[in-house]
Amino acid sequence: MANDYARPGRVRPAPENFLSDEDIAAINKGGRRDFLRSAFIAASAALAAPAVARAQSAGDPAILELPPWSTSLGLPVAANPYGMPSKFERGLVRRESPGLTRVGGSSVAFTPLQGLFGIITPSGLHFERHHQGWHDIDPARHRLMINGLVKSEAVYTMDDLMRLPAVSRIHFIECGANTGMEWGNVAVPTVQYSHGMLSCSEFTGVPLKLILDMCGADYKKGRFILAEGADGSSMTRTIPMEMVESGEVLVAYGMNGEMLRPENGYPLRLVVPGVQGVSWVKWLRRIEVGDQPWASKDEAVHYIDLMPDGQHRQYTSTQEVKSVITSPSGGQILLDRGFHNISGMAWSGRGKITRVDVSTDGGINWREARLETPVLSKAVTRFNLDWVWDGKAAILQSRATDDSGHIQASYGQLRAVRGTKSIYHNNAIQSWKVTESGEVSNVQVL
Ligand SMILES: Nc1nc2c(c(=O)[nH]1)N[C@H]1C(S)=C(S)[C@@H](COP(=O)(O)O)O[C@H]1N2
Ligand SMILES: [Mo]
Repeated sequence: MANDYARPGRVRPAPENFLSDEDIAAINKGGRRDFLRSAFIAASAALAAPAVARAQSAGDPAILELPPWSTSLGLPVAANPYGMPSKFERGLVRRESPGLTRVGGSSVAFTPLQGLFGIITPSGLHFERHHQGWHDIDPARHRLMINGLVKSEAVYTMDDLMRLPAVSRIHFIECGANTGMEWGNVAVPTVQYSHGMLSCSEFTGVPLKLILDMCGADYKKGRFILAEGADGSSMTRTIPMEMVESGEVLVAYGMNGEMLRPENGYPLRLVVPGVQGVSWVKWLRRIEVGDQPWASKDEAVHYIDLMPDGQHRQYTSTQEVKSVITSPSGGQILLDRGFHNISGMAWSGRGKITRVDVSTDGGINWREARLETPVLSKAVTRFNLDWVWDGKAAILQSRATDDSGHIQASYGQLRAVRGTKSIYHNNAIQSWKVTESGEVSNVQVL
């Protein structure tokens, strides 16, 4: 395999990464077919550009001639007081799915997983899901109230909370509706839209247990907490007290080394590792301790799983083991045969990823991928696999296993139990089809 590295195959990124917003709007209007056709046109146009040209072995002007940045003065420090990505990376942004429309303040923007490395999602690319829009809240005016089955009810300022002993931990957050479109066999074009309601960050905050201890919570009777946000969505979620007692649930103000971004709950949000995103209440303003689940609208009407027999499953909050190949992935085009690094992400709400297997023939043969360190509990794990593409049609799949022994299921297996009418908790094996011309698209393999 080492010889193959000398001449790795080129991959055209999905159109989002290099087309203008206007182009993408036009493509989205035209639907999936045009989306792919335009991707091809753009790909062939972009091929001529020096940025993607393969380095020539001799006489390459890019190495022989001194570019302006080698012969002129650079910009001074703090030209960007808050650093921003290179202008050449401007296509890599959060995007709304072509297939989803905004309903009032209810909206979602997806993380561009196809362009990320490692396990941390840059804060500016963290996905956004708001039930009633977002606010940039003045931290001086924000309060957290603790009430219910506690000896002494309390109201904390941000200042109060930020003086308490803090911890920092890396965890993924995934919306329960991530990959929801695929239940009905709607193959959305790119991994940004199929899996992009997933992000992974380092969160800093105070274990909720510590705050409840200070308030004298009645842990005998008070087996549940209710978390409430300060926005207009009346977002309330029940969380079992065991999770709080484990010390994992955080009242967090930090994300990736700085304060939370407004879109992600500034100045305070709940972090509930392993649990679906909706329980990670943003703009957190109240925690109530109670003796039974509240069955709020967000757990009685929404976020329930419709089963084939017409019944609903309630409180299915754990995000089960899941993985996806992010490169090559839908919308990308393999421009060369030969070596390609297959790379992707795996995660489980039950603990650590222990293994990821990758198939290039639609699940007939599997090879074990390399897991990159660190492998953390309830965090994204990066995996890689060497692959030599022979130019024939292929179907790429990844299948993750976690340390509770759970393994990702195929669509056939998952649908046999869950049917096709669900929205939430789709952790099926994702398939990317590669045609002989190198075009990569989203297909479902049962
Ligand atoms: N207060 C409040 N908290 C909220 C929401 C909301 O609309 N309001 N959305 C929830 C949902 S459905 C998800 S998936 C996550 C999304 O978090 P993010 O926007 O930081 O990615 O926040 C959750 N917390
Ligand atoms: Mo969500």
